[in-house]
Amino acid sequence: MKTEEAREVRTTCPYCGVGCGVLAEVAANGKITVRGDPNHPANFGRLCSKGSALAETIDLDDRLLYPEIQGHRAGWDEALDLVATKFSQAIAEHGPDSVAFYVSGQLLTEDYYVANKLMKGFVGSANIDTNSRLCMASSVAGHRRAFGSDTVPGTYEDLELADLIVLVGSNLAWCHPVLYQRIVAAREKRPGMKIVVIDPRRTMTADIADLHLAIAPDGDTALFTGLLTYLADNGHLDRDYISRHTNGFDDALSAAGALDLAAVSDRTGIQEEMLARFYSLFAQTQRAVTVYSQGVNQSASGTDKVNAIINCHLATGRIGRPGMGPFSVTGQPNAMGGREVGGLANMLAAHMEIENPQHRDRVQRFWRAPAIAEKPGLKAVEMFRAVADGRIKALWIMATNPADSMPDADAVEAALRACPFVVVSDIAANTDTIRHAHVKLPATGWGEKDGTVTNSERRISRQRAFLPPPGEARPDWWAMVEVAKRMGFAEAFSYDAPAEIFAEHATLSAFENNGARDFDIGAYAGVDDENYEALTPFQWPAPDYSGGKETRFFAHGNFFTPDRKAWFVPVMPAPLKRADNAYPLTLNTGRVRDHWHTMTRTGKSQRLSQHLAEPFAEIHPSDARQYGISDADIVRVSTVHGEVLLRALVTPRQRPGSIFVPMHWTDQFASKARVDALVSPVTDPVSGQPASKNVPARMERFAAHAFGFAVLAERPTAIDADYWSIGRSNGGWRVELALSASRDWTAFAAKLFGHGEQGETLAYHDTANGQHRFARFVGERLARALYLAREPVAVSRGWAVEQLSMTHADRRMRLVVVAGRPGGNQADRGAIVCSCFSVGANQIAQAVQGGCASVEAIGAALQAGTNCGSCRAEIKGIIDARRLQAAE
Ligand SMILES: Nc1nc2c(c(=O)[nH]1)N[C@H]1C(S)=C(S)[C@@H](COP(=O)(O)OP(=O)(O)OC[C@H]3O[C@@H](n4cnc5c(=O)[nH]c(N)nc54)[C@H](O)[C@@H]3O)O[C@H]1N2
Ligand SMILES: Nc1nc2c(c(=O)[nH]1)N[C@H]1C(S)=C(S)[C@@H](COP(=O)(O)OP(=O)(O)OC[C@H]3O[C@@H](n4cnc5c(=O)[nH]c(N)nc54)[C@H](O)[C@@H]3O)O[C@H]1N2
Ligand code: SF4
Ligand SMILES: [Mo]
Repeated sequence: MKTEEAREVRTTCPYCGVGCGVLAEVAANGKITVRGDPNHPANFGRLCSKGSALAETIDLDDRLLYPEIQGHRAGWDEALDLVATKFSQAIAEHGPDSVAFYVSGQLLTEDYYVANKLMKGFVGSANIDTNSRLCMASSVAGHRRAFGSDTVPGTYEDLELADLIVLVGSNLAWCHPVLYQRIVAAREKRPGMKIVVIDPRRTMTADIADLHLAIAPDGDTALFTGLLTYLADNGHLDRDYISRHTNGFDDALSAAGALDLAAVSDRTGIQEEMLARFYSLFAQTQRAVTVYSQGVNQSASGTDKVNAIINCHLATGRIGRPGMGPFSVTGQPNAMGGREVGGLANMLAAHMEIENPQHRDRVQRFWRAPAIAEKPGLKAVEMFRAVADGRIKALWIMATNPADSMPDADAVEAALRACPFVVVSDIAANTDTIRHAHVKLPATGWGEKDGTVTNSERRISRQRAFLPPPGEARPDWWAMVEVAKRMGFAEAFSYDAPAEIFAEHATLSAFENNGARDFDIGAYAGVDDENYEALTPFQWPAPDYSGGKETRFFAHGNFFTPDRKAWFVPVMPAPLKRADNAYPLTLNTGRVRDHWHTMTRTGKSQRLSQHLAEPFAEIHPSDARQYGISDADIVRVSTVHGEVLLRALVTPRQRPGSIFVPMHWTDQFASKARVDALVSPVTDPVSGQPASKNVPARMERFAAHAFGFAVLAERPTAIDADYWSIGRSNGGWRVELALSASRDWTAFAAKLFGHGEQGETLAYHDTANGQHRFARFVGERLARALYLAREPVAVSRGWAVEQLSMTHADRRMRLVVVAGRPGGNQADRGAIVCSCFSVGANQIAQAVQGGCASVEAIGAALQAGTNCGSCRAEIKGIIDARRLQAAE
């Protein structure tokens, strides 16, 4: 794109719920660069590795650019007519509950508002649910049970003001990196600040912890009920707060008393002495924040875990005051905005309740809607069951990839295949979900669309467009408005711009509110295009523009229950599950530092694809020994629902008996690594959130006859191997392979290399040792290289990848490539640790040997860790490991 002069646009990162401000600069030649917005109160200029790499993910490769009907390009009118007709027909023939929307915390608030309004007020069904069901539903349910509303009481500043931060089921260093960095910076200023990490794995986050409790899967309710008992037994209750602002304390305490310390130790797998250390630290420290995320929410007892945590904060009156409170950090950029508009099937708009007839009446009057959903709709897991058994006749999926991210994902795919009419709105042309769509609608993505998002601390920020919409891509709100008009609701959906939608949303938040509901941004009810364009980040509540007032909730009670008192929820740990001999291990799933969910965006960046380049299973050394698995073997992990093939990563950071598998790899990037195909559709009884972190599983070594590694300048069209995974690399692609049987390797290489330019292919065979190597050169360039061996291929990945972008004019250089070993003058960087500057583990280790003894010294010598800082914990790990070695 060419523009007259360089310009800088203030926007917000589209990844995690930290909600960092981003400055996107469009240079005169159209080149985009991004940097952290120094004025944004979430990040003050910082960005993590994913945010820093945003400019690498906005190219148009693999973008969906035109509407399609049954796989053929169609015009928008034709596609929209068809969607409206099919939805209207289903409603006319089978009633409003025969249609559904499955949406996402990655929609902007304006998109989300329109989706919810259309379904709940105009279709008249509450069959709209969102991937937030897989993410925040237990926190929403826990908040509502305790506070009477879905309110996050605290602010980010509390993390800097706290004397104790307890991180429960949160890998903050990788998943909310900028918050993590704010904590690290605060602790550098106040070294007395204590950090406790509660996670079955010793994650990178645990590296800053004073105490890491490697809790048994789902031991959290026991841990926090034990804490409540301890606080009561040792005189640490805030009796005044309890009596003035809460109900139900005695019941909660007696429920908690069901387990004594020995029983808590048994349930949590944490020694009594360690429990006592944590309990006494919490009891002694007034300024304590408990941050929690998916290790809490994604559980069959997720809502109870949330309330067990909140109970401890209510009992000590540590809520809504500086440096104190329970803090659910949200995952997606607009998880909170989705909750504000009522995007969950059991909520109504503007934090109103679907079960409450007054609320229903109020929303219906405000919308002047012909109908209003009378009862909660189907929650995600139930929704896809209803799709499978034919109750849902038409489904519209927007900004989410359920064929990969829903539990029992193969069953979800089968349901999509069976559904009479599936619409998918996405930015990517190829996803595991969109391949089942009857109608594909191209959405504008980050940088191309305008709207707002709300971060974890209730701060609303603008996303602003700085690129023109590519092809015929249109904003999601626009596509829905056009369908609504065609369904006969033109008057209620006559929006021309997102500002109009935002203004209506703000007006509804204040409508007949008068302090009765937490969510109130009435100050913005009159916003026009100009104010909207200029909108600066603000925190709710914002009933008026008074500013500078209280931004926290509940320091003085005032909960959103009828008597304005909070509820203690009596929770008891679920009975211990009996071990399943067929599936003796626990499958735990989650995230890695540099990828985002199903990789449709981060998979485009070679820098982000090099940190962890393959789907893997983290296995404890004792389990590896028992199952005869060595590091870098391929393992088959299976459950009653399915199986996957992954690289074994043997590490003492894992808890014995558990395996951890990332959720990111899909059929677009690996042969068989969709981990949700293994996850049971077991849900929390209160919130309906799936238990994605505790699935009975087994594993075995995959008997590989051969392993392979390849680098290719172009993506191969097909890969014929039992195990493969593919990722972007500098100058092309890298592929990992494993095969169960021997092949004609020359034919195998020819097929993998494809029929492009032929050039010169050099080969080396050592049949006795099972070593085969092939390299194809076109002109002076290496176009393809393949290394095969009986053991996991020992070729340095970083070095091999670099060969794609170097010239290989003379024959000796070419033979070095075939040999797969760097020559004496080329160092092997090792696995990439710092993605911003592509610094590898070997380089860091060498620098440590050369005298660099701190993360700062490494930064000065190699730049590593000096941009986004996401790798600082890993750099510290390498320094510590070297020091240990030196001491031995
Ligand atoms: N890099 C990156 N960052 C992201 C995302 C991403 O895809 N990539 N996604 C974003 C989204 S949507 C979300 S929801 C957040 C999620 O952020 P997090 O919740 O921090 O991430 P997860 O890796 O899903 O899970 C966190 C931890 O829970 C632990 N855990 C498992 N079982 C238990 C248990 O029973 N008890 C306890 N206490 N812990 C347990 C796991 O071992 C894991 O380390 O991240 C956001 N940020
Ligand atoms: N096993 C296991 N499963 C999990 C989890 C886990 O920890 N373990 N975590 C769960 C959680 S917390 C979450 S949040 C989910 C996330 O799971 P998903 O929401 O399925 O994952 P994403 O890859 O973020 O999907 C977003 C999709 O929207 C598209 N997209 C991007 N921008 C836009 C846009 O502006 N408009 C439209 N229409 N489309 C767009 C992307 O290309 C992509 O296809 O996964 C859940 N599933
Ligand atoms: S922490 Fe990283 S991913 Fe999250 S909003 Fe900030 S820059 Fe984006
Ligand atoms: Mo999430």
